[in-house]
Amino acid sequence: MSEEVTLPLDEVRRISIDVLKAGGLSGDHAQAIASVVYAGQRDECHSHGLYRLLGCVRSVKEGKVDPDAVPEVVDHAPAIVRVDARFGFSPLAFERGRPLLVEKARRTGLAAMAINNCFHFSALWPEVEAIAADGLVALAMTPSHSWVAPAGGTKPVFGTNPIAFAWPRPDGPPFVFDFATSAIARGEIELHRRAGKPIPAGWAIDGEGHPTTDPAAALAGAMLTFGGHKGSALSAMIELMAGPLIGDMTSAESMAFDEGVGAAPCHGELILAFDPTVFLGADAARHVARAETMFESIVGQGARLPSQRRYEARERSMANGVRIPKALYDDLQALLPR
Ligand code: NDP
Ligand code: PYC
Repeated sequence: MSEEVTLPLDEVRRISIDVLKAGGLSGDHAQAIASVVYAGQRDECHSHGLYRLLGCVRSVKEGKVDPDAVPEVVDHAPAIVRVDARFGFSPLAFERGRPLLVEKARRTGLAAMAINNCFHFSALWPEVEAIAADGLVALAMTPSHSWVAPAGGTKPVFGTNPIAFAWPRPDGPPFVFDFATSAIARGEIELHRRAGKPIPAGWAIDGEGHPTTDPAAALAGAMLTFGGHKGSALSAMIELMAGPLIGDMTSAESMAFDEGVGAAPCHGELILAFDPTVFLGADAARHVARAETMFESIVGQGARLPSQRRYEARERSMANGVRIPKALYDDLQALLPR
């Protein structure tokens, strides 16, 4: 088994901020990025925790990302907020736009936030979870780089295109799911490569279109969608809704924009927020209770809710800290000033 290092949670945040600032990011970006990286590591989402700092710093070094970009929030229409991230990373743009999104959803019942021109590396669940904390239902989606072949094809067209959903619950944290529309996040294949482990069959094909369990061949070939044609269609929808609909790049266009430097994908993100009290008025509590009945019928038969593992991991990490591979710890230390 590979060597591991245990870190208390406050150390996870400190390392993140120090690495990001040493990598040239402004204080505001370092704080916003550190918050999502911290949350990912705390909830044992290893593909989007501390590991992501390496890609953030590399993206700045490659000269694509503006490390000082100040997002511009625009009140675009009664139910639409636009945030121009100005070629900075997305977490600060989301933070700056969220209050207006929430205000609009409360006024209109349904509001959308389009983030444009952002470099995107993060998991989406911290965003939908934050919106649900305000009592709203949330849906978020974003393209990435074209790494994924459409069902029935062998050449990458789609990004790993995640979709995330949150439903607020009266007596605890929200119901949340958040997954790539590829069979798995690309970050997970990268972690397998770093650990020298094969990937499961069904995640990817090699450059010749043959199934592969070699992570390096998978990264050089094409990833596969989850659920065959169903994941493929959902992935196309995400390309359209968080691409042309909001005037931003598709995953293929993001890949071309990258010019082979290997920076984080650059594109848009679409976030929708629904206020149940506007939809339902005085009936809201009765309908929210019906949702609870559905959740109980899932867990009541021994199945688990998405996000259940994550909330359990959160409690574990808050009590014991987190464990990361020593090789990752060393890579992060190497990014800190001597
Ligand atoms: P998974 O395939 O592991 O799916 C994750 C989701 O499925 C979680 O909501 C998880 O809940 C839930 N889940 C997993 N197993 C079960 C189960 N047995 N029963 C019920 N629910 C289950 O993750 P992915 O690799 O697809 O994605 C990981 C992350 O990568 C996401 O957070 C996503 O946002 C991020 N990502 C970001 C991209 C970007 O461009 N920014 C691109 C692609 C991915 P739980 O967490 O509780 O296990
Ligand atoms: O893991 O697929 C991924 C990913 C792409 C962009 C950020 N994460």
